Amino acid sequence: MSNCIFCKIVNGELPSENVYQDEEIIAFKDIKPQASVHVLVIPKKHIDSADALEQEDAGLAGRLILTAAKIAGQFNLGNGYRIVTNIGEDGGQAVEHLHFHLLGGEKLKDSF
Ligand code: DGP
Repeated sequence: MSNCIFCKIVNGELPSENVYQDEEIIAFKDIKPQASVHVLVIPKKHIDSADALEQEDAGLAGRLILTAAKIAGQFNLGNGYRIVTNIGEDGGQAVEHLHFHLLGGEKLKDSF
C-alpha cells in the first residue's frame, strides 16, 4: 500500500531499527516505546489488521506470534512479556498495517 508507513519501512523508504527479518516478517523497535523493550512484529505483506486475516494467512499469523516469542528470547524476557495487537479505532489501532507489539523488560502495567 503506497501510503502505509509500515509498507514504507518494509520497502526501505523509511528508516527502522530492525531486530529481526526473514522473507515474510520484519520486526523493528517502536518509535514511541511504552516499555524498555517495545518491538513491532509485522508481516511484509500488507494486511490491515488481525480482523482482515484470511484463512490462507493462518500460517503467517502463527509465525508472527512465534517470531515475537523468539525475539522475546533474544531480549532475555524470560521473566515475562506481552504480545498485543490493536484492531480498529476502538481498539486503539493507529497504523493500519497488522502489527504485534512485543512489550517487556519491566513489570508491565495492567493495561497497555
Ligand atoms: P497501534 O496504536 O497499535 O497502531 O501502534 C502503532 C505503533 O507504531 C505505535 O506504538 C507507534 C509506532 N510507530 C508509528 N510510526 C512509526 C514509525 O515510523 N516507525 C516506528 N518504528 N514505529 C512507528
